[in-house]
Amino acid sequence: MRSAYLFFIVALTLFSCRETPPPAPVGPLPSERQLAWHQMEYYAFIHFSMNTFTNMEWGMGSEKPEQFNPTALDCRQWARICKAAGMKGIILTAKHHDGFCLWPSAYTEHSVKNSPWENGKGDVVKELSEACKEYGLKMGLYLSPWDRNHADYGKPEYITYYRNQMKELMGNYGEIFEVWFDGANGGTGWYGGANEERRIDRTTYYDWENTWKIVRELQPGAVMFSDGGPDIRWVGNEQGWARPTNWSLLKKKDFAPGVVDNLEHLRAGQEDGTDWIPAEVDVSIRPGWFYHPAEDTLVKSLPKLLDIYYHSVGRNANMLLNIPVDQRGLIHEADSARLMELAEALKAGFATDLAFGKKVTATSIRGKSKHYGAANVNDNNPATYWTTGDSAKQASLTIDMINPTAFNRFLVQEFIPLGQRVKKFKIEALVNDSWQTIAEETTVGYKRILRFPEVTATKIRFSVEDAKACPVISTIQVFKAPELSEE
Ligand code: FUL
Repeated sequence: MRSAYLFFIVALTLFSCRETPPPAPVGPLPSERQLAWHQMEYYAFIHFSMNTFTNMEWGMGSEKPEQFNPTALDCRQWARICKAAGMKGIILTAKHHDGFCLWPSAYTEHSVKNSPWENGKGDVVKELSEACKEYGLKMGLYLSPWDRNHADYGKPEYITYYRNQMKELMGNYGEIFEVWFDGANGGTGWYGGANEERRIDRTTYYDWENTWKIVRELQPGAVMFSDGGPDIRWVGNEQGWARPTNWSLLKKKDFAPGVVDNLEHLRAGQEDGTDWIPAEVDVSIRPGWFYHPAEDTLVKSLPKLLDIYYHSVGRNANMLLNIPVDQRGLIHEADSARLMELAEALKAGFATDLAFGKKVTATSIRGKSKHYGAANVNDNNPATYWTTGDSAKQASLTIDMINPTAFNRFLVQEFIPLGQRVKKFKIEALVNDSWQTIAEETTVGYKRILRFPEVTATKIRFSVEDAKACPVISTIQVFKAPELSEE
C-alpha cells in the first residue's frame, strides 16, 4: 500500500514537471555557432606580418617579400604561451592592409613563398593551425579587405582575388572558429605601383553577402566579425571596454557592412535589436597592434589588464587580447611574463565559488517545479536554470551563506538560448542583520561579473527588478579575489 502511494507521488511529480513547459524564448536568439563563441570568452589576437619588420602599423603595400625574415619563428611557442595564459584560441593576421600573405597563396607573389624565411617553403598559417591543434586551441583568421599592395584594389577583379584567398584560408587549414573583417578600407596605397589614393563605396564594393556565403559553406561553425556583424560586432573602441549595459542585440538595418554611424550602439548594443550580434572587445597588450622594439617597456600593467577583463568578459563581451609577435617570430618575454601574471590573478580571483552548493531560495519558481528551482543556479551546471512564471518581471534569489562570508566578486549568467532578458538587477548583502545594497546594474547576458569592495555577509540577494520577460538565470557565483595593491 505504502509503495503504491510512493509510486503515485513520484508519478505525480514527474507528470507535473513535464506539465510545466519552459518559458517561451524571447528573440532574437543566438545561433549554435554564436553559443559556442560566447564560451570562448578570452583568446589571443596575433598581429605579425611585414609591419613587424618595417616597424610600421599600416604598411604601404610597396614592401618586398624579402623583408619578411623571422629568425626563430615558432608558432608552438605562441600556442604554448596562449594556452598557459588561459586563452581558448588565436586569431592571426593572415593578411593585413599591406597585402603581404603569411601563407603561400596561389593568387599573388606577395607572400611568404618569396621570402627568405624557410627558403620560401614556409607557411605561417599552417604552422599555427598545427600548433593550435597540438595545444587544444581554436584558430581564427584575419583577412584584410583593404589591400594596399594589389593592383586591382578598387576594381571588381580584386573582389574575385579576395574571395579566392578566402577559399584558400577556409578550405586548407582545418577548423576555423572566427573570421575577422577589419573596418579600415580604402585610401592611399602602392596598388601595384600606381601609388595613389583609392576610395571605395563601403556599402557596395565588397558585396559582402557573397563573401560571407563562402565562409558559411566552408566553415559552417565559424563566426564572422565586422563593425556590425553578421555574427559578432566590434565594440566601438580599441581601448578594451564594453558599456556596463550591453545587449547582445543590434538592429541589423542600422549596420550596413563597413558603415559605422553610431559607436554607442556598438558599445552597448540595442535593447530592441532585431538580431543576436554580441560584442567582441579587441585591444592590444601594447600601444601598437604590431611589434615595435620601443614598446618593450610599454606592455600594459596587470591592473590595466584586469580592468580590461572585467570590462569585457565581465560585461557580456569576449576579450580578444592582441600580442604583437616580434622580429624573431616569438612572443616577447615582457608580454609572456605579463600574460602569466594575468592568468595567475584570474585563477586566484575565481579559485573558490563561495556560493556553490549553498541553500538558495527564490521568491517564485515556475510551476513550483524542481526543474526550474533556485538550486539550479549554483549546481555548477550551465544547462540548468532557475525561472519563474511567465508574468514575473521581478523576482529574487537569496543565497544563505550560513556563516559570515567575505566576498568581493559576483558572477551571474542568463540562460541565453532563451534570449537576453534582464534589464535591471540589484545585489544586496545581509551584513549584521541589515540588508545593504552592493550594486544596482542593468543587463546580464551571457556573463556579468561585478567587482566591489569586500563585504562580509550571511546572506546574498540577487533581485531582477525589470526584464523583457520572466528571468532565466543559469549561474550565480560568489568569490573573494585577492586585491592587488595598485587596484
Ligand atoms: C584596425 C586596423 O586598422 C589595425 O591595424 C588593427 O588590425 C586593428 C585590430 O584593427 O582597424
